[in-house]
Amino acid sequence: MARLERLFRRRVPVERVITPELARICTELSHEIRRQIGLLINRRGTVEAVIVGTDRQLVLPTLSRSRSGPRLLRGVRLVHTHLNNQPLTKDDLTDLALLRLDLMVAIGVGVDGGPADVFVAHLLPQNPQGKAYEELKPCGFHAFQMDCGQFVQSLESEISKVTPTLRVTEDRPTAILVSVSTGNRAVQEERLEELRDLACSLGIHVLGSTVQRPHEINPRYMLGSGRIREVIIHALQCGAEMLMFDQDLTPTQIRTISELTEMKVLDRTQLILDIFSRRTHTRGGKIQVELAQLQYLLPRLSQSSTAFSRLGGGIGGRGPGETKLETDLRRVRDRVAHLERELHMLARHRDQQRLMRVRRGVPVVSIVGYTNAGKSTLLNVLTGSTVSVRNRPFETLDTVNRRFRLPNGREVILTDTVGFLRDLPEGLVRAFRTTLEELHEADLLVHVVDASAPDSDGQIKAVETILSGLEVDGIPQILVFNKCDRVSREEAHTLCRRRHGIGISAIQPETLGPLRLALEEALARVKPDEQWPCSAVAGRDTKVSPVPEVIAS
Ligand SMILES: Nc1nc2c(ncn2[C@@H]2O[C@H](COP(=O)(O)OP(=O)(O)OP(=O)(O)O)[C@@H](O)[C@H]2O)c(=O)[nH]1
Ligand SMILES: [Mg+2]
Repeated sequence: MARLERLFRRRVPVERVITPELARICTELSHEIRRQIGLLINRRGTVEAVIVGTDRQLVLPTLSRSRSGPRLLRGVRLVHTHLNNQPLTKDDLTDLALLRLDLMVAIGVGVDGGPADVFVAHLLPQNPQGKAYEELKPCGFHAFQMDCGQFVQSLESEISKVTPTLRVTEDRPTAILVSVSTGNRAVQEERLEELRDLACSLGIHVLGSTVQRPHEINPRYMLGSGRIREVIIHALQCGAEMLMFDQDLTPTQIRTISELTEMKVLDRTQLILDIFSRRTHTRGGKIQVELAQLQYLLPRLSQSSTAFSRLGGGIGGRGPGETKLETDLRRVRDRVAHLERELHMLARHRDQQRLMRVRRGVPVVSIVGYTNAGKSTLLNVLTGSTVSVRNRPFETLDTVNRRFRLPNGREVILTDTVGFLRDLPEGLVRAFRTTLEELHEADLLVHVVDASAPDSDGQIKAVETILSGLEVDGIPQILVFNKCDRVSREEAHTLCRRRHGIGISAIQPETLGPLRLALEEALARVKPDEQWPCSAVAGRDTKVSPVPEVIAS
């Protein structure tokens, strides 16, 4: 043991991988105790740690994260002994890649206990073959020559040259998207595109994605333990800081995958929660998002307080953050109760506003639909408002009410609300119930669909599922196919005929005539008013083409 202790803090000249003296001490000790011995040596040449393993492997200590994160090299190399002059193993090479070591070096122990051969591997810069590392040709220890300092420096500069993120993205966080599914491949790829939009809308630089189709979902890692390591190594090589899963991860999966890598591990729910927390501006919205975050956190907190230790800040780390288990489980529950009370008060206030509206008999029309379908654009064009409109998911999170008059003079309140998404996290739907419950007071729903979406049927289904979950599927509906300017006239016709919808383009106000008429007619039916009885519209020619001519041009 004393001999081992003497190795700690010893210095190796920066140009050497290891000195013959240190190598000999290690191999002789290994030979004696029949165990591997490893030295972690930093760039200054100081031995930072001495590790004693079994006859076949070493367990590395947690390495410091002081260096540049996952993008460059770690700043330490591992030099260790291999009994019986064995070459590097698959585990050695995986460790090299996962830990981004400067070098992985094995010194074979000769029959006499002296150093026999040297086996060296190093990481490779990103390359078209997707190769993560390279093994140098083994050679006898005494013939081995390498200027270690210079080699590592030029390797690192090459890596930074070809890893585009190091040059391009500066402060933008980088991610690799991972989809793991045993279901339908087309759906999987579409969802992945959706995930990409979600990530981009948060300013994340998506470096790539991988579609994994295992035979079955692995309860520990989602994927098999070898496959997940390959995915991580690929992500590290691309310079990613985050692994973003399209599927929701169980608390165990988040923990076990996080144990393999320092990259942040996020799932779809966390990403959506993050978007919501950034985009909501009203008190009600903020309370609801915080509730959803806490509800997401609770089961994970109870499982392990360390699972979240890597989510301290930035994307995926907003909101509740890391807490100490015992005290903070209680604190989280207290906070949930407090927020629920506050939400309840807000809801009562809203009830009063609602009552006033009902007394005045103004009908309420709610615009619902998949996110990014053009709901706010439609509200703006119908009511002359300037609600924020952007080509990104979840732009609108806070309900907006606007008054406007139909062509027959009838006053209507139009409401725009949060868009839907397939598999919207249940906690979020629950938390947003208060906002979504406003839909209960609608006399009519206008379901806006993006006619140009590749899977408009799937989006309609997702919206219908959420509406029925909210028990508002009984409210009369008008189905509106928006963005008809982006599809051919034939496609628009087919869609509208098949679904009995109305085709419009919210950015071409002249296409909205049929929708206005349909609103008048439907309201006259569902909420007759003495001033605007059904008969008032019955005589009109409402048999307009569902897709107005102007769209075809
Ligand atoms: N080409 C075309 N683009 C449209 C049309 N309507 C809306 N858009 C665009 O679609 C994008 C999304 O529009 P929004 O009105 O923000 O969609 P939304 O349904 O309110 O979205 P969320 O609030 O995020 O759920 C914006 O870039 C709009 O300019 C249309 O009829 N044609
Ligand atoms: Mg909107």
